[in-house]
Amino acid sequence: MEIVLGLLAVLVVSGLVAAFIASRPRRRDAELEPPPSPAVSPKSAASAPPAKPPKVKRPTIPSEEELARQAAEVVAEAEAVLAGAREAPVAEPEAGESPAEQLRPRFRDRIGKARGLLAGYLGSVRSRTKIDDESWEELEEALIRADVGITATTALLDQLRAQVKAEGISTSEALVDALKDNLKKRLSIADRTLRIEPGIPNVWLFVGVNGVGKTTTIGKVGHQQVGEGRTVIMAAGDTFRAAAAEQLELWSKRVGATLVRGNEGGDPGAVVFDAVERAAARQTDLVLADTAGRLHTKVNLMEELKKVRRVADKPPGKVTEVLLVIDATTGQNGLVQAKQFTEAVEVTGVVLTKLDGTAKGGIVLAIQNDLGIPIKLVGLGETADDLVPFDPDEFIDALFA
Ligand SMILES: Nc1nc2c(ncn2[C@@H]2O[C@H](COP(=O)(O)OP(=O)(O)OP(=O)(O)O)[C@@H](O)[C@H]2O)c(=O)[nH]1
Ligand SMILES: [Mg+2]
Repeated sequence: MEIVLGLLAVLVVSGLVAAFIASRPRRRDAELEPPPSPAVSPKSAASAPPAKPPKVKRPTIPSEEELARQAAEVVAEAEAVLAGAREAPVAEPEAGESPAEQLRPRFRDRIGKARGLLAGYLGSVRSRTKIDDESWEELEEALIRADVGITATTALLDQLRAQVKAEGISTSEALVDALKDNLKKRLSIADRTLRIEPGIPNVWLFVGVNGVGKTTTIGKVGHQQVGEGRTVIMAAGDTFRAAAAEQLELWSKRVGATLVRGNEGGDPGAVVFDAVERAAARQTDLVLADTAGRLHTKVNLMEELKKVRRVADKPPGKVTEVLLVIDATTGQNGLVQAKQFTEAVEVTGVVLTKLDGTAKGGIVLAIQNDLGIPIKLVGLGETADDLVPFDPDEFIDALFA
């Protein structure tokens, strides 16, 4: 009997303990957190909505409604990414193109945002039975909103008005065609070749404010030049942050270039000089020199760039390109900064980055008109292959497609 009572007591106590544990709110450990959102490729990320801020840890298990809401969010995100991927059509290979040309990203596939902005206005202009004041107003608004800028827009429309009058253009369709031709002509008057001299270490200096894409562009240019059979040294002239040299080191390994770097806070001129000496000793064709986008003051930055340029231009080296990198998404603000660089160092060309992520495609005309410097290369994404020579006809055709 005692044994039976003892067993009963044990059963009752363990039942109570189990009920107590079950009734306690569960603590959410790290492994109970939802997994991070699936990684998306840079290309699809470009067309996805902006990343959401990281979710805050909640102390209790989410309610059913909360779980349903989170699930709906994930589905919506995935759908947006898929929709973006669907929107980016795969380029049809064109007759006579080499495999490398077929791999090259095309304007028509990457500048959907810029085209979208213009398409609405052009559609409206085209739908008018005749050219009237509203046609001109709509063209003006389209160009301004595309970030062509007031000066370039005024010059462009004045010339177009004169052309319409002189040639007796009367239909809306012909007006849009005339605008398209006018834009192509304006952009065609420039030498966009990248200068390289045989037998010496050519230095291409990359300048521009922070975050515009200098280091990434060096990686892409290095990839192309190595692909064309040239030998390349990358000089980590941005000594302002240690991470800058590390970023360049990754690119150099990825594309098969040599890296020359100095210490954090060291003299960028010395790094570039070292790179040129090494290039001369090894008969390297090209030194791609990275520079800082920010320093303690702008005066410091400009003075330092002048010095780097002077040092890089000393024999045996020769600066054959100073490429100003401009971020297309910053629009007209980017132009103001660009002017400061052109005053400090003799800029020979512009690399316009992130044209894939902006509706402000008109910045191309503003750069040509206001800076008078040819756009030589255009960034259409974040990967090594996403850099193309600027082809004005292809660009305008894609914008008006
Ligand atoms: N979508 C897109 N992103 C780009 C392009 N070029 C560069 N980026 C991105 O822009 C960001 C900044 O690029 P960086 O190369 O680090 O810019 P940076 O000018 O060297 O910046 P600092 O070293 O801070 O002065 C990176 O996330 C790049 O992947 C482009 O053409 N398209
Ligand atoms: Mg950088």
